[in-house]
Amino acid sequence: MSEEVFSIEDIPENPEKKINYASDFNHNPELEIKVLDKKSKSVAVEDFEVKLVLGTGGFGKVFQVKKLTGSDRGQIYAMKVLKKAVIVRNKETKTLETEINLHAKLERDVLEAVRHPFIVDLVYAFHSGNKVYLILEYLSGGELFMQLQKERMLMEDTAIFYLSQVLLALEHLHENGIIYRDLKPENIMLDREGHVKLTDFGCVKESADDEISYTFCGTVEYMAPEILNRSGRHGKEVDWWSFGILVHDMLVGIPPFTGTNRKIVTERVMKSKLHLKKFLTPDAKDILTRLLNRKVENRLGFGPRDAELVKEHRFFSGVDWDAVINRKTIPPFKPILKSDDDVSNFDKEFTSKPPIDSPPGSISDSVSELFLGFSYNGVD
Ligand code: ISQ
Repeated sequence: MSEEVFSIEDIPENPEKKINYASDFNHNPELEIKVLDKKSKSVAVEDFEVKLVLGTGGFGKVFQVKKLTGSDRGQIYAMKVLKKAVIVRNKETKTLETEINLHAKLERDVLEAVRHPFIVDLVYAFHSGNKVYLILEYLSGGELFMQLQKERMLMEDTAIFYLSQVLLALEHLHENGIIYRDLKPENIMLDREGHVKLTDFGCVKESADDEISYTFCGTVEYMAPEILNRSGRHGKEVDWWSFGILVHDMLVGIPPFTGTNRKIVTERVMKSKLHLKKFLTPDAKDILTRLLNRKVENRLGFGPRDAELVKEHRFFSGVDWDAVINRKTIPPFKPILKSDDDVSNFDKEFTSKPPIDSPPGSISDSVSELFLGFSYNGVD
């Protein structure tokens, strides 16, 4: 990871910079983009009315939008806008370089390849100038942790409802050769019925691929020790570590390893003894101890049986997995919504801002080339 080396700046109109190819975008032929028939179906940013800002981050912005054309006219979606490239300053050489935003392409590729009841649906993808647009289903329940903050700690049954859905989403990703790598509360959202949807696929890793650089991925509190010590190879087990952190966060109200800065948290994740609260049930203590095992080979979920091993743990013994996958389990919390475009489950800090998407800007030919065939049309 290179966050100490680079600082990100906004991309200027005419960058005469060196391109820093972190990897070839088409590294995995199985996830290569299928260019659909675009003659009659092309969709562009003009087909959407931008209504509100739902969130911003290092990745870009997410807006609430309304479709203005086609058979889904009037439908509310979330529009995620990402930059294809950013200018980074190399703090060692002091030079400016264009860094391709691999996360944008990766996210689009994974979302097109993966369909699952507990993973956000990608409906359209298109690009213009330096921007990439992902049109996603609108998840009006907001972030799971916005709901959890109100409660602080969850009853074990409530936690099991959400964890069982996250577990099936991770299982599906792993079966498709994808390691999620960024499991954290902010990436777990709720749909209008209160079921889980994983979002944010810019940090995934394909199991066989060791070459991509993973700048700016993950939150240290949730990151597996083998990622933090940068020992090189890491596999699907990193997601089972993060899953263990999530179990703890839900049942106790905080992750098990915390601190006032990144360095302290990192040290604790790598070395501190796991102290478990007395009020946790024996099953919860046991699954936490097994998931939060720093020795990868001894961690619950290690090996080819992967999610099966976690599903079989006593902590999940009351779960009917068929009912879970068929969305038959009853959500403990149903979002209160006045309309399809209700934003009351999103932070006012964002929704009160003017919904302005800056112009797409221009981009060098070499960056454009890497985004050829980006557009995707899943509905019209
Ligand atoms: C869907 N709906 C609302 C917000 C979102 C943020 C990120 C990804 C998908 C989303």
